[in-house]
Amino acid sequence: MEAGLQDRLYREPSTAPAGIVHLGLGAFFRAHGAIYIAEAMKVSGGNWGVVGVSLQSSGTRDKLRPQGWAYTALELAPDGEKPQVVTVLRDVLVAPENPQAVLDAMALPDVKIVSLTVTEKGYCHEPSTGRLNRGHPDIIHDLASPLPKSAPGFLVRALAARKAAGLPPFTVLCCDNLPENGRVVRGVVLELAGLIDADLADWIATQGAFPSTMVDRIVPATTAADLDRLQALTGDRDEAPVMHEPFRQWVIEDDFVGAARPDLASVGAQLVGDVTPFEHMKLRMLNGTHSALAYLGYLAGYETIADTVADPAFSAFVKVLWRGEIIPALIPPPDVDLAAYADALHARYSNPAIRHRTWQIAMDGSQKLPQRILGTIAEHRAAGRDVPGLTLAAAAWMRYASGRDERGGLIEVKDPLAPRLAALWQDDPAQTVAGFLALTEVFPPTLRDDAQFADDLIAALQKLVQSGAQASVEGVVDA
Ligand code: CS2
Repeated sequence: MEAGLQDRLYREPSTAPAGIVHLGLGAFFRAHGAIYIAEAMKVSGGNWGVVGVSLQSSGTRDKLRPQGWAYTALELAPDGEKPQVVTVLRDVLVAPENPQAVLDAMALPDVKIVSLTVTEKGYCHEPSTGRLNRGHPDIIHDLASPLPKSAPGFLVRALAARKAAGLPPFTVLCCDNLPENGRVVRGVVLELAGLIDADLADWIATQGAFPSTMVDRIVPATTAADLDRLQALTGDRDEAPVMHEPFRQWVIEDDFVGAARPDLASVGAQLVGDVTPFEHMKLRMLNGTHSALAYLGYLAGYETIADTVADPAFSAFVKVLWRGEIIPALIPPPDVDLAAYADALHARYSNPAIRHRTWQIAMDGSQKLPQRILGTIAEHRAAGRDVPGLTLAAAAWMRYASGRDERGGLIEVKDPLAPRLAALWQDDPAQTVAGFLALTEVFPPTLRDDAQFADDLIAALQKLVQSGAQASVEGVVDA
């Protein structure tokens, strides 16, 4: 069976040398950036093969190696599934096995771009401020050792190697869901570099480029059932396919080191002067409601986003969030109608072919809430306005992070702060809220000191505990 995948690979061989090293070889990059890059090379050529780097485990490398680094991306449309073999990867490295090999790959003259999808927590920053968390164990390690563990550590040490070799820096292309993600990574990298070598920090600041990007495609985790279904569809056994919706968007700040870059505009990416309005729109309208639906939907007993929005109360709730709370605090990007964007999101969430688990999206709430939900709340609160829907979502995160669901069952909470969050849960909602609001890495000072917001959170949490998520959601819709 494996031969089938290999056959298709050999029919369209691509031998372009690697011009990109990608850190964080998860499903998202393989279903988004990798496909854009592969298509751009088909249209316009260029040496943009990708060396993928797994920063944690060897699982993806071990599955992809016997397939010659090729894999299937399966598009899940409401009316059918469409497989495509992606052959843009040239090699996969596993950082903990050999960090020097990763640094060597990043320091090759052909490499012009280092892109990243390492998730929010991978930047070792403080989510509420965007600054480097100098107490992070990986940062402490990376300051002491030339063989890094963290993504910022790899960027800094590889840039140092390039400077020493007289090479220009690579462009750092952050593709994670952080606000002004290029600026956040630049700040973290410059702070870390400055702690190692002030000249290096100057060189990066003047010669480097950290374009901000907005990335969008819904990519649910691949399941064992997906592998079997794909095999039935194509006849090939692929051990590492990725699943994705038809929609995709990539907005990139036009700020690279030199002129060399894949021709991403030829395949639909938008190269713009200012990504900020696109990022705010996407982080708050998509990711913000994703997280709200994830916590409340999970607590109400729903397994996926599609299941959650199939409930009329939740469907009405997410529209209240968009219309009543999120859109009024946004500046639309040029030529974008935010109401139409919301309608399109609703249709994407309702796609029954996408089984995107509420549990998957609920992960890492402490890293996600600031840019997804708390920014909108803070802006409304500064103008003295109440924000009942998003406040309920924030309270649902606290309830979820307690580790107990509405029926007393255990929740497997995945979050770098999980043990601390669970310990904040008290029988008295006022005490729970006070404990959470004291998390300086999550809540901005304006919200921490806002007595009305605290009272609203307490009321929302009380209602969640007494009446449950379903009734709480209905309460916001009916208000
Ligand atoms: C989701 C995102 O898991 C999550 O937190 O909100 O992965 C989301 O599906 C993507 O950002 C969509 O572009």
